[in-house]
Amino acid sequence: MNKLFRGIMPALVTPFDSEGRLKARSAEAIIKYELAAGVDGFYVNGATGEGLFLSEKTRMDMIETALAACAGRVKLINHVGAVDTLQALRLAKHSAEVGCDAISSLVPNYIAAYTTEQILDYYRRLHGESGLPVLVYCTHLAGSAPYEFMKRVMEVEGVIGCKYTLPDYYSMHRITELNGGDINVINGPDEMLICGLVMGADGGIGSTYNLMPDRFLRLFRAYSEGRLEEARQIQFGINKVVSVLLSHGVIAAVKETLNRMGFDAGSVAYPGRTFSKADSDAFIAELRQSGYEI
Ligand code: MN9
Repeated sequence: MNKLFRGIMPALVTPFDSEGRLKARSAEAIIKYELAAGVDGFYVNGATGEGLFLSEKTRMDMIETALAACAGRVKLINHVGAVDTLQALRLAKHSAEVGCDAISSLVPNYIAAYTTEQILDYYRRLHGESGLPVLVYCTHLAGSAPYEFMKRVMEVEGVIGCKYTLPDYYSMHRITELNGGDINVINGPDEMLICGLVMGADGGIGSTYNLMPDRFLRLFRAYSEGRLEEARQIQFGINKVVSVLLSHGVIAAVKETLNRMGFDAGSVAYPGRTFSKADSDAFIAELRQSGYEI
């Protein structure tokens, strides 16, 4: 049974200081805020969590902090993908030692284009090091044929499915039918969550969920209970906010919004955007106009 994850799972931001050290208290406060809203789980150290830009220690501190803050209430998926693939293997092992429910990784084609066999071997080893279920992070790094890629990677022991962040929902639906339908497919693009649900995704993982857990939870519930028109309207409301966030650089904008909510989320990794006071005020004014209450 591969469908381990379902519902609304924020891709957590990682708050760190100017030296790249985790601000654990801030991470804890953000996690508690999401838990109070009723989210179903978290995706840690992913693209939104800036995992690729952080030290191994900060990544380990972040997942340990998240596990402690959740205390078993919801499931945690740790993204272990790293440019240093040996680090990814170590992070996989660490994930199991500290008690994660699953690991995930981008396809390691960051610069080199590996062969499918090499990539399958990478996922095989991630599972081998950890014994944990593996959710492939399927993006453009998986190549131009995501269905064919997922078909192959589902042959690897321990791979349960994917977090799918591509705009091709035809391929997503075909992927949901792999392995006789026993595959866990989670939607990536927040602005198209409803498309993913309609095409068979079991839930969503997203960066803007950090700011609007309640709206995404309502969307998921409306869709699950057959109220499609209501779900559509919630999505369209969400998208007004998402378009403002995207226009400011989504991760930087999510962090700045959390800062303004009092969470001390800090800035994105260098050389990413930092907000001056005037920038921040202008951004927040736009966000309010899009219907986001802050
Ligand atoms: O798939 C996120 N993707 C990245 C997860 O962070 C690259 C999404 O949540 C997007 O940030 C979001 C905005 O486009 O949909």
